[in-house]
Amino acid sequence: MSFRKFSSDADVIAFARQHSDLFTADEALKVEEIGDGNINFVYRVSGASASLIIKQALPYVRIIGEGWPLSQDRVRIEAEALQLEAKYCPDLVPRVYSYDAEQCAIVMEDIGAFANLRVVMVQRQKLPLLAEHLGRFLADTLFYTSDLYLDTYEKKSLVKGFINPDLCKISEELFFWDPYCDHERNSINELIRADAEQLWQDTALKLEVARLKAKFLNQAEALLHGDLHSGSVFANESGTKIIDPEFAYVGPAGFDIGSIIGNYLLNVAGQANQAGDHAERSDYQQWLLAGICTLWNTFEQGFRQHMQTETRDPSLQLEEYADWYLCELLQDSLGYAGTEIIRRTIGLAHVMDLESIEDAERRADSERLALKLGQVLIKHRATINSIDQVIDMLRQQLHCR
Ligand code: SR1
Ligand code: MG
Repeated sequence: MSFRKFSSDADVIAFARQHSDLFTADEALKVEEIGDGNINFVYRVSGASASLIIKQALPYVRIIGEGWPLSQDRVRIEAEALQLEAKYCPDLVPRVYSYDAEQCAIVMEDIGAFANLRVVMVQRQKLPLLAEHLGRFLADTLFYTSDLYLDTYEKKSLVKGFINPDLCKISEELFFWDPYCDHERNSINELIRADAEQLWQDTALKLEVARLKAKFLNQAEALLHGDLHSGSVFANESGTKIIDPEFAYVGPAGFDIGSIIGNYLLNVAGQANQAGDHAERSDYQQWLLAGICTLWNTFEQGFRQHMQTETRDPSLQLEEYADWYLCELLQDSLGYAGTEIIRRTIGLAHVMDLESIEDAERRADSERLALKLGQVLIKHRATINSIDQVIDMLRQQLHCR
């Protein structure tokens, strides 16, 4: 049978039964469409004894429609990326039960016990293990898919298997071009239009963004998740699941680290004007900054440990090389964090951390703060060589308002 969008609950249920052995033959099943993302359709199929998730990719972007075609190879890429990530951190990703190339669908573990991180952060919940889990995910996935660990043939074959031009093109445009010009896809709060216009004139900023883009285009360093924002993370008090790696490709490691740090900071900016008690919001901002510090420190420790004990190429085993590499990676990560913050503030795809601030003036204040943080990270990243310096710089930006 050739590709067909699931057109009824019965369709989805039949597919779930065919592609898993979780349900008994006489078990009544129900379907909910739970996808709130920009691109795909996601269904939960549940019975009395079990449940699972089916994700189907159509040949176009869901929020735009057929006017924005998109390769369905992204589902293969997502399934293979999840399977590879599971090799190194099985507790941090949903299990893939089955992948059907013809129906462009993945059947996977239901992670309904976990909440979407963006909602968690908007509600100011503090999850004790989150930052460590994210740091470990990044250390393991980025090290074990890089030339530090893989041999030449394994690495080249990884690059080849994850050639993902359609999805890369989205990021190339949405991160590194649209927000830096008056692009028709941008969505800008009228109250900060003048701030956006000023940013479009900032040649020093645009030069740094061009340098970050060039690395995104050329630096085949490690297999990236490729879209590691808060919406791609589900978490609770005891666990974390990282989903949705359809943008995976072999690119600069700092892009993943920076994307998630950028999302912590988008929430920091949002908390300046979210509803609720001022002291509680400031306290949550400090919790987020401490989280960035823990995330980076966990990442750095894990990655350095891997470099010391598992780097295969003798020419990359020098301790001085590890120091240099990790410093450069921190700076790259800060730059990419800045581009994530700016594109989520004045680009196409916005985030609830800012959008849920109802009062337009207050939202504008948070958006200005976000733009400021983004610009400082991009422009000053080369002067930074420790995470403590980053946190000091961010605290200064919050205090001098
Ligand atoms: C048209 S896609 C917009 C955004 O949604 C995805 O989750 C990626 O972040 C992409 O940039
Ligand atoms: Mg997504």
